[in-house]
Amino acid sequence: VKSDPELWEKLGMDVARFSGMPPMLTNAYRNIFLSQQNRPERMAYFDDMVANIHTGRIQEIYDAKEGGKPVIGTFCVYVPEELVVAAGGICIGLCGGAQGSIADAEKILPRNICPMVKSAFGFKVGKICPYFQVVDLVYGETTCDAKKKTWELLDRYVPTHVMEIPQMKRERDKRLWVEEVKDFKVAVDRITGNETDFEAVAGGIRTINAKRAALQRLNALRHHTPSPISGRDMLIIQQIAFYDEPVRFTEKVHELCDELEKRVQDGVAIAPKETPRILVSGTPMALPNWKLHYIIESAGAVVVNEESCIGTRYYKDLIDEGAADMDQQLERLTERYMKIDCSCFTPNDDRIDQVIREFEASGAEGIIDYCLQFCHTYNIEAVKLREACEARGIPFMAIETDYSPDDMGQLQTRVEAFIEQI
Ligand code: BJ8
Repeated sequence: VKSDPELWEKLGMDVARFSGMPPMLTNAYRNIFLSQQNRPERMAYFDDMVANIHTGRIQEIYDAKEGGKPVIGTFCVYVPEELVVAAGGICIGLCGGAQGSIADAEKILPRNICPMVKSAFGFKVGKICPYFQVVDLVYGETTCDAKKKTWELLDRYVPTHVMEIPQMKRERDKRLWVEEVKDFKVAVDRITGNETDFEAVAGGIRTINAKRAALQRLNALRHHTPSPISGRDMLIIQQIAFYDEPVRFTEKVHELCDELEKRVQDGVAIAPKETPRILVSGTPMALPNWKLHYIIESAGAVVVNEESCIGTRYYKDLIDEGAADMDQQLERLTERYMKIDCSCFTPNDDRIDQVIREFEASGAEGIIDYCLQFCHTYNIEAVKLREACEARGIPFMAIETDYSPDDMGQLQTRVEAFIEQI
């Protein structure tokens, strides 16, 4: 990972401390990603994105911001990035997947809450994430309790707006949601001083639809047996989707897809045909959380699908592009967002059906449900998912963990035993 202390200084970071962090990322990346045999060549672009994570991409965003473009940080796939792109801005899914920032957060927040929330909050209070430093504002949401209450505190460090996401999907909830989307648009437009019009919003929708469609193509290709790409590589691409420039990213994903198509034709795979295939469902794995994929693939299996917000929930649905006016446009946008089946909703049985559909489409042979510690909604929903799997004879295992390496040995043993049984 490259370094740029001058840029970090400008962003008000704790440069001394931050300078010690990139090598950790480099070493982990080398062990987990670069050590794989027979990776697709087109992964080079994504490796490069990681190498430039704290320099090149930050510089691009910094320059855009200096040029008056809005830069918005988000923590949830319910916040519509289309409207940021429409305003000529940059939307970044902020990181919250590292153990290194948890201690900073625990000086303020209670310990017994989700590690993703703590990690993200710790990045900001410790001034050790350039993405957090570069944003104009953060747009949070009222999905889970840990997040919505943390936003009140986060607002002391960076302007934090909150989008109310209802917890049911009835007609009256949709009406509220559309109003929240309109407020978000106003907040973004306020930064530029211009109101984005119908054409601009249509452009934003097209750009992000194209990005999601590219990810759909990629995910369908990796479902091939044997898989042409590892689960780890798929995970990093899906994580990069949240901070790369969308048009360039889309292009690079298609280039990789072209290569994977060729690999499938030529019978080139990342692992032999008989390699056990695992679908991972559950809570998102924010950058740089690679723990479970690493354990599963080191145990001799391959991850063939992520039913997650850093996965299919992010791209399975597109927005209908045929709206006639702005009101209809924002309504159709909202309808697409309402299809995301986060466990924060009740009831949420669509998600159970979706996991089963993805299990069938991906040629998986078992499901590992991943739950971050203290995430009550996903943890409780795992009960229904287990029942659905039992009814169909699908091997199922639920894991609850955090970012610490302490339970690695125990998880390895459990995952190995699970893989042996499928
Ligand atoms: S749409 S999954 S990105 S809320 S932070 S709920 S893990 S306790 S992330 Fe999420 Fe939006 Fe839903 Fe997706 Fe649990 Fe942790 Fe809360 Fe979390």
